[in-house]
Amino acid sequence: KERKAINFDLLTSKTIKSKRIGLSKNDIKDSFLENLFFHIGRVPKGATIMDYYQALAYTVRDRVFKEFVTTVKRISDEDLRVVAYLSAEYLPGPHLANNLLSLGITEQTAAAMAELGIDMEELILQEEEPGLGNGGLGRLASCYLDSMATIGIPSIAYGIRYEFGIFEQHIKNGLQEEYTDKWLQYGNPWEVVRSEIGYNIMFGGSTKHVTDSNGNFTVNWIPDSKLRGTAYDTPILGYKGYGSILRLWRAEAIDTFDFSAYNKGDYYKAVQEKILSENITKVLYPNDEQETGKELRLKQQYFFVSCSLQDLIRLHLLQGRILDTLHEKFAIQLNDTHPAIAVAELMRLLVDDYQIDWDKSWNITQRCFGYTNHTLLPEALEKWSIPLFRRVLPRHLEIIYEINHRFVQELKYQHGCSDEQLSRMALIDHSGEGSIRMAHLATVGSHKVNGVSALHSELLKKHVLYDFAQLWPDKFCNVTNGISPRRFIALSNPLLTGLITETIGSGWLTDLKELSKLENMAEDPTFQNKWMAIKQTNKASLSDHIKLETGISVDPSMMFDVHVKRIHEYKRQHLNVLNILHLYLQIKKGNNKDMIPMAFIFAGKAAPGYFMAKLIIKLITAVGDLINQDTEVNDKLKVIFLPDFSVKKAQHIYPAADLSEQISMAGKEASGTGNMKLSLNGALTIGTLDGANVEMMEEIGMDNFFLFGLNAEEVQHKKQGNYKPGDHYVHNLHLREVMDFLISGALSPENPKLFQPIYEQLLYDDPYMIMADFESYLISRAKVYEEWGNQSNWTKKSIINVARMGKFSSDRSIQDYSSLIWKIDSFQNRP
Ligand code: B1N
Repeated sequence: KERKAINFDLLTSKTIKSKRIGLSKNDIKDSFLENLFFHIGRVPKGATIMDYYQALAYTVRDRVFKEFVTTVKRISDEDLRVVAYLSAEYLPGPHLANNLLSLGITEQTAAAMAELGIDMEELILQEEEPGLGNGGLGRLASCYLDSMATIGIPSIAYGIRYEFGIFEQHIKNGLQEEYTDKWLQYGNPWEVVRSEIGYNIMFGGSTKHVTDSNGNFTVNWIPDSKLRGTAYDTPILGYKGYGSILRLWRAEAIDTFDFSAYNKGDYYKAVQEKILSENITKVLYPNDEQETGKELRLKQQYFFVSCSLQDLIRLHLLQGRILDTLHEKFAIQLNDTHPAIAVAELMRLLVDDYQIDWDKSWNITQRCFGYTNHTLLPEALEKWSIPLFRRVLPRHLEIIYEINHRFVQELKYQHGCSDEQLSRMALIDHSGEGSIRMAHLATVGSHKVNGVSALHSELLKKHVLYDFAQLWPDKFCNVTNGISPRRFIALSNPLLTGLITETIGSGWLTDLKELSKLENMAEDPTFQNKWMAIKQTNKASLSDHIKLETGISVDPSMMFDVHVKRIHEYKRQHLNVLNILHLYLQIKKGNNKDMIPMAFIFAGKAAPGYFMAKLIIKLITAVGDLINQDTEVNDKLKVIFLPDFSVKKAQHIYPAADLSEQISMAGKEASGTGNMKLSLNGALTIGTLDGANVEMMEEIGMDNFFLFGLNAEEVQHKKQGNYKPGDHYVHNLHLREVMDFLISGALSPENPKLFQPIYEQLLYDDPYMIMADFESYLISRAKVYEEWGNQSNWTKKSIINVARMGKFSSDRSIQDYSSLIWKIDSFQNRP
């Protein structure tokens, strides 16, 4: 039936000045009060601060939706090609302040609130952020969504609506304890549930291959359970730009599913099934770069991928198109292998459900997908055991076997590959009970594969996907990661943002290369003074926060040396600790004449089952306990572990850093993005030639970067040789002193052997070459102290760091994806 035409413009036009979307102080105030009365059902007198926050969130959401629907209308009218970003993780951070910034209404909103006697900053602090990711990979997905919406790349981002996101980290007796995250406990004003947008998802059972009387061959999958995925939408607004959407799927039981037929009226069992269905989206796996091979994780991956692909097909057909052209309409990006099952699922949908022949389906599939690899760590490369896979996804196993069979035939007969090559490249690893190599499935099923920094992309081609890169050199490319300057300066560091804008105008926020104009100012004493004053204010503010959170006082005039990221051995937080112990021992020996007062600030979560990472947290806090209370050293040294690192906390920390620790073993950190966030806020970096550090140093210049350590090649070489970490212990007095101190019991009188596992690993195995890099680290640190001694010079370097960070905007990354992989024009580049 023809729908009555709705005059869309009437609802969104600027000339109508609808109060509901008006941007003036008075419109915002009126909307806020309306929302408080009619949406929350409160009068100001009875309202709590949370009620106020929610009323403001709804007020802002209306305005965000206006931009979003405007963008959707344009995509639909112009029938534009769209990016579908598939990621198991997102870390958007708090929405309120970001949306105010994007709408350009921060000031008038604060004024409107002030007129009502409400402090807007206090409301902003009420928001619980969605912790739907572990770390860099999830935050990258959110930066990319911000950039796509800012530049105007039509996009939809798909993921999982975990009821419990990343755990809350508490520190008790210096140890990490995990508590469930409760981000939904007061509701979520930013999302809308689309109950009508839902898909059935099947698991388990068996398949039946049938040939009908016409000789047509079909496969029926007879599952043993089904559930439904329902869409929850959060509109995402780009900076003064366009809208996008984060569509997260929640698992629900299907009421119409006839349990009683199976269970003969066993009501409790039926309820049990319901609970089991809903378990799928209950909780985020808290393992960053560590594979667990758990059935529920595979189910999560398949669940969200199938919902997302079914949704794309629906949207495609809705536009009156046929499936043969799916790849013309959508560029589907796989954020690591977590959604790689999409390759098999799209084949299933096309071949089984829509009866498109295999070759045509495969062509569509390959042209739809791009795959981004984020890690070379062997323990993070996803593999699924075949028995498990068969149990959960029997039809997909058949499809993967078929893809593998055809691929192997092609390798053998078209490319003349040897048996060794075949077994290296196959999708199936036949060792043990057999497993599926998801990175291979993603590579074979995509038309482009990219790494996330220049070095990482090279290593990917040289090692993990070597044979594939030989076979298809054009398939491989690099897109260096980037960060959102809106989130990580404009929101995080308003003072620096103000100074930069008053100096070079505001264009830099959407064209980060414009920061280079600051370079002229690097030696200007007045500008340097303003720059230093801002850093000082930010440090004082972090210092207050540290006092509040940990009870420890930190003098803001100390150098703030910041090491914040997931705790992982390859990131080498313990190398940092060894140096701190070295400084401590020097002070104790009286060698502290010219020592620069330093505050070492750590934050980051450890995977709950990762023994060494948790022990490293304990080590940091034990060193802190020793040092912070010792009046002989604590005016020179402080060691802080800030609990429960999150986007919100990070925004507080980055602006206050003087020195950024990026000290992973070369070849291990695919890119890193914290390195970029700290540098963009004026910290100088001490780091290895790893991940994006390499490109940062190229941009910033050797003179403004503290480089140390083995490079990736030297690491490889040493590993292949006869690396003896003990030699460094023997030959380096400082190293010997700190190592001995580690097990002296001074750090853990109640349990002198506590840190023995770290000690022994370093001395006898040292997989992350801490012993090998220690001396070089100390030498580089000596340069840091020297440079710090001349504050004007340091400030100059800090300004230069910021001025040369233009490349690392996520807007640039998205432009690279658009031109190299997606072949999509932004709105900005369209007439
Ligand atoms: O992805 C980030 C990079 O900047 C980091 O260098 C990289 O370590 C990170 C399994 C991962 N790689 N792999 C993961 C996360 C969760 C999980 O369950 C692996 N995270 C990264 C963005 O490119």
